[in-house]
Amino acid sequence: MSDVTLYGPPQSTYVRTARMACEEKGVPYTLEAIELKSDALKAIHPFSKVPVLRHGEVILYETQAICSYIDNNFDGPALMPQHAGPRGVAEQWISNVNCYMYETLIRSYMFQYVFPRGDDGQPDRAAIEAAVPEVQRQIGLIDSALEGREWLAGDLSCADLFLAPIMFYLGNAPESAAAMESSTNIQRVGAAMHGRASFINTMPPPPPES
Ligand SMILES: N[C@@H](CCC(=O)N[C@@H](CS)C(=O)NCC(=O)O)C(=O)O
Repeated sequence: MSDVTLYGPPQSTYVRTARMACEEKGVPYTLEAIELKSDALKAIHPFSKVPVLRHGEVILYETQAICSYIDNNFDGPALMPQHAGPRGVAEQWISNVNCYMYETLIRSYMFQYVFPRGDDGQPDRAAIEAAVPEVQRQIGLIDSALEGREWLAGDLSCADLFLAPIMFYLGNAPESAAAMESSTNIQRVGAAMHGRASFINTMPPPPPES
């Protein structure tokens, strides 16, 4: 047993990324629920986000740091390319998710469907319509980046593990699903991702009632 614990809800895309990194690496872990914004979470994450990793004395937050720790501390297949060029590409895509894409694709767009705040508890159409052009543009960027590649940086890497949980949710909302349906590279790579044990074993339950 590796005695790795990941804290956070299974619906979170970032928690799923960290879980997928453990699964791909073959590192056993326990997923422990923790209430968002609780004192317990604030005690282990100064910005009160998930996931957080605990491994013995080590406590780490930030998904990229957690994935890096899992990759470098345990045996198993490398989760980042070894050569500078592809490694740079993988890091660039992780940064894209952290700096731009999570904000647009999940917070500005998907959350409108998952936590509807419009009239009568319906999704806010104005907010969705405002988000859609940038959602479509980013889906186009991802599709172009996958042209002629098996995965974003050549071999499977953390970059793919950062994007896969987001793409899964986008497949369930109408405008993003339509954009993805006509994106042949996303379809091809998505089919490969959906067959991986790391993806199947971390399938999130439906979102909690808001
Ligand atoms: N930069 C952080 C982002 C983590 C993050 O935003 N997690 C979301 C869940 S997917 C969260 O904690 N949301 C709760 C909140 O914002 O209160 C990381 O890479 O771990």
